Amino acid sequence: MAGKWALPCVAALLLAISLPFQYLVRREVVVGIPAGEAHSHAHGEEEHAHAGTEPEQDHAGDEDGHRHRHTEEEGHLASEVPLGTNLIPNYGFEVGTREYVPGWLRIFSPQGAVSYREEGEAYEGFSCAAVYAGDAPAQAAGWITMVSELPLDHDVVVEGYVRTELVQGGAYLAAVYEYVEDGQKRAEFAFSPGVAGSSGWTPQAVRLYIPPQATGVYVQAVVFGQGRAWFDNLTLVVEEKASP
Ligand SMILES: [Ca+2]
Repeated sequence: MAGKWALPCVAALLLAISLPFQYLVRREVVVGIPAGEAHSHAHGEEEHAHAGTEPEQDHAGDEDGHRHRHTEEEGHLASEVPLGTNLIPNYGFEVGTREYVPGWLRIFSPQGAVSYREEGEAYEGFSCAAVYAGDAPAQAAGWITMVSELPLDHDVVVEGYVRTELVQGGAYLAAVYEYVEDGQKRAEFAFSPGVAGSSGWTPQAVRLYIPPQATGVYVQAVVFGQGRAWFDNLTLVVEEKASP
C-alpha cells in the first residue's frame, strides 16, 4: 500500500536530506535495513552493468575514530561489517534533545508534520522518536539514518517498535538503498507491514537485499497518514542474503 509513495517519496527525500547527510555521515551514523515480511525489488535487476564500478568505500572510515580503511575489492562485503549485530547507534533515541538526535535526521515534511524526540515516552529506556501530523496527512514524515558501511550483496534486517494514535494511514519502518541509474540517483524501498489506528508498542520488521551496485543504505521511520506515531529501538542487522 505504501509502495505507491515510494517514488515521490524518494525524490522528496533525497532533495531534503542530501545536504545534511554529508555532515551526518562524517559524524557517526550507521546503517539499518531489512525486515522479515516485506521484500521489494523494484527496478535495478537489469542494471548489472554498474556492478563493480561503484566504489563501496565512499563513506567507510569517515566517522570519528574509525581507523580501518577498506581494502577489500569492490563488490565484496568489507570484512569489518559485522553480521548479526545492530549497526545503528542511538537506536533507542536515548541521547539528544527534542530537536536534535545524534545519528538521526528529521525528514522534511511538505505537509507540515513535525518530527521530534519525546522524553517520558518509550518502548525501552526514557525516550523515543515521535511524529505528529496534525493538520494534514503526512507523506513519509519522520526520521532517517544512514549506514556508514555498505553491506553489499547481503541482506539487511530493520526492526523496531511502533506505537500509534492515527486517524488515517499508518506508521512504517523502511529499509532503503540508493543507486545510480542513467546518471540519476534512485532509491529502492522496502516497508514493514505497518501499524495503524490506536495501537500499543508493536514490533515491526523489514528485510531488504542490498545489491552490489548500491551506493548508500538508509533506515527510515515514517508516517503516511494523520495523527501521532512513536518509534523506538530501531535496529539494523546485516545477514547473509536469503536464498531466493
Ligand atoms: Ca528508547
